[in-house]
Amino acid sequence: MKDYTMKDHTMKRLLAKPYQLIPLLLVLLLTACAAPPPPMATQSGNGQMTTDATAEKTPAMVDGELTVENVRANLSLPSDTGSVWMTISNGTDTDDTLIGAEIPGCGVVELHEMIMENSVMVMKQVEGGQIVIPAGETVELKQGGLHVMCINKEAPREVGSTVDLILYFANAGDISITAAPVVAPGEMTKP
Ligand SMILES: [Cu+2]
Repeated sequence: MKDYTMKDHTMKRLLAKPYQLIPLLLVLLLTACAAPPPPMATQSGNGQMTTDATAEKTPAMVDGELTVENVRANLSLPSDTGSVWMTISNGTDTDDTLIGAEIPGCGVVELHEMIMENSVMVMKQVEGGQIVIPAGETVELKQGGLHVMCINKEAPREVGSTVDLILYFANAGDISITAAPVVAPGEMTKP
């Protein structure tokens, strides 16, 4: 496996190697994309897990629970990176924090955001490497914004297949997501 991390990979660094710019730009554009059907997992205080593959798109804020839904895995590109989006709703009265994730076939997983820096869209690890989910609020990980970053992807996943992953939260603990759909690459649009 390659020894390769993507911390703080800004466009400035990409520009230092112009021959890499176009393929990497494509990856950046395609790494954040489309949105098919959503599996849903919730975890309540007793650690019990329910999944509902027919969950609707609207965020479900469940009293006393942290809810993860609309998980989509953009892992189909023939590159060694990818990303995963989802909607996280914190129905508890305590802030929670997404501190990491495990995605089979991804050597390194980081929590990233896309921001404008000197009028260029750059992708970098979120401050502190964690995403806060404030009490009573919904946080979207989506195209052009926050995402779970898959680095050192072993192989592309087929569109239409599914992937299981585990999300690590500071308070809610581990939340297993089963059968998140692998989505087709698409164009980046404004979040
Ligand atoms: Cu990223």
